[in-house]
Amino acid sequence: MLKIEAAELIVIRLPLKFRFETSFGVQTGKVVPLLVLHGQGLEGVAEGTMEPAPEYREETLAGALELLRNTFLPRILGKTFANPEALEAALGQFRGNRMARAMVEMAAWDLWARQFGQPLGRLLGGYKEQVEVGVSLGIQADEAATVDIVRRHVEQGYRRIKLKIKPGWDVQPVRAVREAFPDIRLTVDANSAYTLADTASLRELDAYALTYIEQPLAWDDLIDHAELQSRLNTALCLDESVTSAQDARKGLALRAGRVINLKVARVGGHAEARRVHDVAQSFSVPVWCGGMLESGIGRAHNIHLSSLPNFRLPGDTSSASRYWAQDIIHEPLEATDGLMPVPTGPGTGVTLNREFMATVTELHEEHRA
Ligand code: OSB
Ligand code: MG
Repeated sequence: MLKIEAAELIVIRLPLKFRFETSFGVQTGKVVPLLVLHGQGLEGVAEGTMEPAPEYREETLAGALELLRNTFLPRILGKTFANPEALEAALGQFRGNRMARAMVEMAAWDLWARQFGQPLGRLLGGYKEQVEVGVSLGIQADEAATVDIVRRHVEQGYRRIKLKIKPGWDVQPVRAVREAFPDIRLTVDANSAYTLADTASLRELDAYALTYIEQPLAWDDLIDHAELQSRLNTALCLDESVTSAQDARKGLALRAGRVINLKVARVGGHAEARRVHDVAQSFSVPVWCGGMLESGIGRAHNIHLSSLPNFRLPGDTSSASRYWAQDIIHEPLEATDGLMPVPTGPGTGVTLNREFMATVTELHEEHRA
């Protein structure tokens, strides 16, 4: 049984070790919302991936905190659920806001797995002991800087390089990197910066043996992606557009893409992520685990999810030390040779470093029934 006795809602701020530029903006730090659920002497922890501004999808940090405090937490505090799916169902009447719902659901899975003394990935149906990882590299100043940063990460053993692109900065970096590294697994991510009117420049990318082009078109679109996919040889990978297993089914039935970037928080939690994983598998479509520059808490959740069988391409779950001078968990999450070990302890297998967190906390609330 999953007994939810109390909750902590926490917001911390961490400086990023690198400047991360995408088609929608530049990030130099991260505001990290955390939810801790307490029950039967144990705690389950989850990280939210919503940002202060709705630049990736529509959810916001302020909206999520408000919903958690006043709508979602009151539905679960003081209650007992048969399992995490029953808790998920208790929030099932609410629409959208999947990142906010995911915080509750993911913390419940961690708590549940800790009660069984089992690693989270195992309870989700995963079996891999380590997962293949790549890196997502932000837009650089010029071609030389791009080739340079790619070289550093190839040398570290990362198994896929993803370049952020935007209109006017797409073919140039891809051509430069492909010339310097003819054999690496290379992809690009546009974060919805293009329209069908850009088909000609996107078709130029067909010449560079990309494994996929991630989310070129609108964040809420499937139809235009299907049209674009029919005009390209390179596979499209859906990210922003897939927020549920139903979206995945519709997108794959429409042939809007041939790969899915699966982010557990974007789809509302681990149970829904597993449904997306299974839908993709039924279409013989591989998924890979995306990232949102998570701290060690979200990163550990992502790594566990990646241990499921249809995660068949390297994920964005690279070493925590790439991102943070000091992480908020005690355990290191480090890849060697492009392989990230799946933590073996109970739940996510990672624990909050409360002492360090106290130095970066902006908000800390306790909630009870
Ligand atoms: O589109 O995958 C994305 C980061 C923030 C928002 C959206 C995306 C990303 C990344 C970073 O690509 C992946 C990571 O290193 O966590
Ligand atoms: Mg993406």
